Amino acid sequence: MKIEIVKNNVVLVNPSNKNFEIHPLWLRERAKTDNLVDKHNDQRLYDPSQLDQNLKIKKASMSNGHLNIEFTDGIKFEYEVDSLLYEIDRKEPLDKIIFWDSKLNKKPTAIYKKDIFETKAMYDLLQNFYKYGFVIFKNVPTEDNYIVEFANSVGTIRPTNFGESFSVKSVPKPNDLAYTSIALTPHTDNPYRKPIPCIQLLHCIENEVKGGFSTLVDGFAVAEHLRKNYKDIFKILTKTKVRFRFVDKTIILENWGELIELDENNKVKQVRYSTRLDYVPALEKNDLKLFYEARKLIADLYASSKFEIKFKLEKGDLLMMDNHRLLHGRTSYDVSEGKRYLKGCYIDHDSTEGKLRHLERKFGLKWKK
Ligand SMILES: O=C(O)CCC(=O)C(=O)O
Ligand SMILES: [Fe+2]
Repeated sequence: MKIEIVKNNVVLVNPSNKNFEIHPLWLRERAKTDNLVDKHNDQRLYDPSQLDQNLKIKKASMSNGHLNIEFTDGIKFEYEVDSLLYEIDRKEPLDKIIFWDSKLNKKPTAIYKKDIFETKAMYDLLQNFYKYGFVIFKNVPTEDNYIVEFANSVGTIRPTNFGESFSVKSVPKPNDLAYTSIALTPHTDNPYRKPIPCIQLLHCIENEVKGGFSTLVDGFAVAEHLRKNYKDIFKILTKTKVRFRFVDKTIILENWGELIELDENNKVKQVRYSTRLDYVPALEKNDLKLFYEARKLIADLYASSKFEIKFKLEKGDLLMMDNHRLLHGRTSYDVSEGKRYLKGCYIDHDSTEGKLRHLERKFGLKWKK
């Protein structure tokens, strides 16, 4: 893709598509002189919808990768051609995702260091997080509820009715099965919330027991497997909204959603799964017959040795996972063998995406102002 000037018009030359003239208003509302945007925050000081609809380009020239424009309203601005092209082509700041199954031979892992959050290593880690849907930090300090500081250095913590962070250990009278020692089958967290937490952090403070292994599954890989091999089942899982519900003494939380949710391009956007708290809608019996068959198949795939990885979190490990893509679980453990104690919390995708764009900008990788 490139930009050319043809008879005083700015034209986008796109080898894979038709060339087209860029509308002068599109360029004009991206002009950033001191009187047009606030230099402290990059925000417009005027309403672009009020610009002259018949605004034209008076003069245009190119030099050294810059596009110089003078508009008919008198505004002149020098654009960096690369940033215009990036803006036109702009997508998510993420590399392509990699679907994985139990053959994944190397879990994306990093050694935590105190000032990691503003480094190029953090940029690479976040890219890995988006590629694989998870990353494990080793040697994260285990004192003073450090997970909160960690979460707030990657993004902004999202408190819930479990608090800012929550303690995953076996307790008497738990309000959630996570706070017991029984096995948890692969699940996404909190599909009953609105909105559903995007990213879960789990920090291992103690893990002295023989059991208590962690499991992870790439829900997107399972969904693609179903799309390819079981068309009807894939369809019903993407069309049927299930109710998820959490109940305790102080609150009843509910939300509805598909086990596999697609976006407008039929790409998998989010998976939801939690056998502890899903309530299937009362559909016509034959529809439910197919839905129950589909749910059984997806459950079997989520728990299968083809898709599930299993590993032990060690003291200081912090697992960061995409709760819209991955399922997690744990094997049961025996409380009499010692302590098992994890701290958990949530952050949202805008945190990590925003951080990724910021680090891209900081290291001159893609994003330019
Ligand atoms: O105990 C574990 O390893 C995980 C518990 C869990 O699923 C959670 O806290 O969301
Ligand atoms: Fe969980």
